[in-house]
Amino acid sequence: MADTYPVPAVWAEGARVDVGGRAALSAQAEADPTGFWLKQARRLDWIVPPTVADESSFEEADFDIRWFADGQLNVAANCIDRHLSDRGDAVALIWEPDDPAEEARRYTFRALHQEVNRFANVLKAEGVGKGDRVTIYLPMIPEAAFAVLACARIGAIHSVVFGGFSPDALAGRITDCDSRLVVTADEGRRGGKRIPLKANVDAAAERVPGLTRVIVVRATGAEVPMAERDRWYHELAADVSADCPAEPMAAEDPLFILYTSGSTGKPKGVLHTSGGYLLWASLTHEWCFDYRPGEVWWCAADIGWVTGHSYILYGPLANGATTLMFEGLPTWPDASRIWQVVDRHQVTTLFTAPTALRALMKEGDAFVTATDRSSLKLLGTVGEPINPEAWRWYHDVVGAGRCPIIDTWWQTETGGAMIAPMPGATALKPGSATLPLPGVAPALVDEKGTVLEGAAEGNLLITRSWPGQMRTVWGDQDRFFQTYFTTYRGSYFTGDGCRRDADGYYWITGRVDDVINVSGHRMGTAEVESALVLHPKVAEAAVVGMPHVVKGQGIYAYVTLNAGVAADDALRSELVQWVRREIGAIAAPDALQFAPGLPKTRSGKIMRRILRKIAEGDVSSLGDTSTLADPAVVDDLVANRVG
Ligand code: 6R9
Repeated sequence: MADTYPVPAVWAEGARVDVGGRAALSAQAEADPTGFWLKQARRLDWIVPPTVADESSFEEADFDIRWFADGQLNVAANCIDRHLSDRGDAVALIWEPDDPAEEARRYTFRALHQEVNRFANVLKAEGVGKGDRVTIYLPMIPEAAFAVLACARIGAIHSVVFGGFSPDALAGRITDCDSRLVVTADEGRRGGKRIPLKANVDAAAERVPGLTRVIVVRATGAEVPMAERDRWYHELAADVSADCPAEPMAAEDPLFILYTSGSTGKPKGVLHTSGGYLLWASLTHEWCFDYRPGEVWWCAADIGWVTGHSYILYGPLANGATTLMFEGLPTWPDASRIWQVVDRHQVTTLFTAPTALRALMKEGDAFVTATDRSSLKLLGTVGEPINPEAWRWYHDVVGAGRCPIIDTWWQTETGGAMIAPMPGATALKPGSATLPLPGVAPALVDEKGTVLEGAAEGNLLITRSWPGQMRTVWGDQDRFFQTYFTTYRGSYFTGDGCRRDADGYYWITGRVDDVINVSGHRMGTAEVESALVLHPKVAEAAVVGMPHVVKGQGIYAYVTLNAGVAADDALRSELVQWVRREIGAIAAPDALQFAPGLPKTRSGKIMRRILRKIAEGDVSSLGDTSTLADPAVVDDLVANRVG
């Protein structure tokens, strides 16, 4: 096939896993799952090695997700301590600041060990122990890594909240997991702008009476008011030792909570546990990226998303990698920034999102070709379907045709990559995440749940558990079961649509539920709608996704105002600002249409299918509107479409 990129010779010869190797791993995982997984688990350092592997069931009667249950380990010790003897002086973390004129910082595994231990002792001195929840609301600074790993070291459960979320969104997340302590910074920086993190925590704290301690890292040196509950991190750290034993944890003890948007209701606290999650992060990092000692690994995600958890911190550090953390923006001071960082630190593998590539692509090739990039050997992508144009640009221009593109499909819920190429084993097709990794069991089904064989398109399920699977929704096991395991009984439903071609390659087509993927970040339509209707002038709102050249999907909001309220541009901007304040910039609508009425069925259900079509500008095929309570509203919506 013309559009297939074979495995380059250097990879075919030198990779850990070649074509035959990938097939063999998949076959072993099928033939003897227990033996396969117990063998893979040995890549971790266990205090008590597990003797059992998968004990999960997706059936209602005995529903449970459980792996390696009798094993004991400490995740932070796996990421740091076990590397001290053979690579203690190797660099574990490179921090590249927002401002290119500032010096990068480097931490060896030994230095990281000290920093994490100190942070852990600060938390302990504040009374934090095993199982307690710690909310981390930090910018992309080294202390974010220290704080996360410090929690893992003492067995506290971290909940990292993306620094772009509003005080309200932060308050909801602190309350949901009942954390008494928040770690934040005076301010964050991105693209030369300041983000008032401490002020946001102060505003959130007013709504969370149970929040009794805020630890503030001094990042920019800005003046911030310090209340009774606030403590400076550097002051607390001055009083503690850099020695902190790692807490032995059962494999199924919780490691972290990460809130993610679903199709209904408030964000869900996705819970991951210790053994299975770390194995999956570490194993997939090796399978997909074949990291070798001395290389520099760069995952350009934010620590506030699962990609940052699994591929800035846990996976690479468990594998003893040098991981780069970037505080800044790809387009600031200009569109060369990423490639300059690649050259400056001799990055071998870059892992980023299609949205960043599209934003850079439109600035022209010169920003790329002005840089060297000869250190690069592999390029990765994650977060949303990558359009073939962006794929080819990444491959041909950024990688100068030398670097395989590793398109990894996965989710917050899956812990790590699920469908992805291995550089030495998988021929690539632009736009396809290729094949399921060994042990991953996908299936495509139609609306009725009939399993489709061969080349087909349908909804994507995973029919068996894997080690990195989320274990529950924090505090709501019933919601976990209802959300993922009842649409198609006995399987995990991903929420994604997918096509499988005649070669067995998987092509993710996007969400089939009411989740919008904005710049690779998940936004629930219900969340944006709830924010809009909180505005005193709004009677009703419906939100759908629309195609967006850079973001992949943008947010299109239909708003019905209260009687007598005048619809004008000032109110339109006010509502966009309102959502930004309520949730955060990622939720701000890209288009907002005032709608005197919304298309509803006679039973009052909003027909999103029609709203999606209008938002897409595809008004010629609105389908059957005869079941609407008032078909005339559609004409008005079409006539007053924005954008
Ligand atoms: C890791 C992450 C998950 C959703 C997922 C899907 C989309 C992620 C993708 C992809 C096509 C890829 N998605 N990777 N779609 N190709 N390589 O992004 O987690 O934030 O939970 O989003 O992102 O729709 O369901 P999360």
